[in-house]
Amino acid sequence: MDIIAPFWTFMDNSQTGLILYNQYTNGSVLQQATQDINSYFPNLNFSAEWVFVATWYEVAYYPTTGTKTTFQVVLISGGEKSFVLMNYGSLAEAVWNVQAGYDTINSFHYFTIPGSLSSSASGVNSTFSLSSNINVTGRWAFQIDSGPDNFKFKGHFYPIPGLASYRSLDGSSPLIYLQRPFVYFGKTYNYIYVNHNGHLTFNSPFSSYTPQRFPLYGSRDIIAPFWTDLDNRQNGFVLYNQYTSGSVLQQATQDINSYFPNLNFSAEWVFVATWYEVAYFPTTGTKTTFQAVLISGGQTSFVLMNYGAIASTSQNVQAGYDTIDSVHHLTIPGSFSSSASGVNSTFSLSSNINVTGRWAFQIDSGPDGCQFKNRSVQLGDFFWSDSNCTQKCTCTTSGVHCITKLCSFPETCQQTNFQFLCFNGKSA
Ligand SMILES: [Ca+2]
Repeated sequence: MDIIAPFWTFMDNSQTGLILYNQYTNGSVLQQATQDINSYFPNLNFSAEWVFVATWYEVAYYPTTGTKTTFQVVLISGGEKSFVLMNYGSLAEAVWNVQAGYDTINSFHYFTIPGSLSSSASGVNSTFSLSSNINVTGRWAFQIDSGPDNFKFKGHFYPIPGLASYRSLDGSSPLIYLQRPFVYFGKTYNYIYVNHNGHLTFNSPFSSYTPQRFPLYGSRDIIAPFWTDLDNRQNGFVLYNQYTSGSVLQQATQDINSYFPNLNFSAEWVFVATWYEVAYFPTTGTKTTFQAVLISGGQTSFVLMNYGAIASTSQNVQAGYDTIDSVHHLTIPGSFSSSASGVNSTFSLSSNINVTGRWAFQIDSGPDGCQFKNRSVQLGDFFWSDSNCTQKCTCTTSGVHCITKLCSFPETCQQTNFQFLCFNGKSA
């Protein structure tokens, strides 16, 4: 619901008070509105064309007949711009909670005036009456034609608007049916889940907020642009959309042919999931934005991971993808390090395809790997085959090759999900 609520509470004008409204298209009210808006929002060169005023004048609370509360909402429009002023007069001590501000469908944009749902909402010390966001005591002013950035972002982001997932600490989108099948390392998937903690999964939603190092040698296909503990309950949006025609497909075709030449690729389907200004848990208010773009051309498929502003966190982050048994996996450099987040995030500042903040991977199939003790190993992967880390083995195009090599000081030999690895300091 779109709602503008200067003072949402249980009121009753059946005995006392008046609820009045009027609109204006010329005269001194428009001049006043033009002057006010240009004063509060400079550099807009605003000219008011229409003003609507609604006043709750000395209205009583239910059931305390005789109390008197006065406030006003003023809608102001000019050109493509619109504003709301909320003016507060004398606010009797309320017996019910009061919410002041505005909300929109799916809460894409909303604002709560400080003091709402607290004892300082009403009475002689009401923060609504005594404070302001524009230095006019008792008045609050908001531009309400479009939201911050209108979901526009840096050039390397694909369109952000889409369906918004619910607000929840560790939730997931509902099951999303894909309008085209998506091939992920040889498996064909027809649906997907956008998980709030920064990953996509196919078979079932996945709520894990504790990132684990890839390769997991686990039982899950997962695409994780930014696996960490995120929280969209207070701020931020988890949005998703899919496309089978139009400019987004043209963009995807052009991008993929530029990053992976000689494929003569043509995009048939694009799926965009965006974590837009989402907070970390528990640091509500932090804002982190990133995006995963799945692109299919039938049997070929790709993922783009786009990174915007990444708030600083001391939490671990895993970025990349993994497959069942980790036959194929990838970790973006910086994962599980302090350079994953913050203004110097390597995700945002680097690239594997020379587009700052973007990472692109072909994910329909990978090169054949190796077999070691009946398990698959990705080409290029290495491990130690013994618990003392004396034999270092590497999967090459001609199979697994092992040489005698010890861990370097001060590394220690540790068991992993697959064989052993030398770790510097603490392991996963
Ligand atoms: Ca979370």
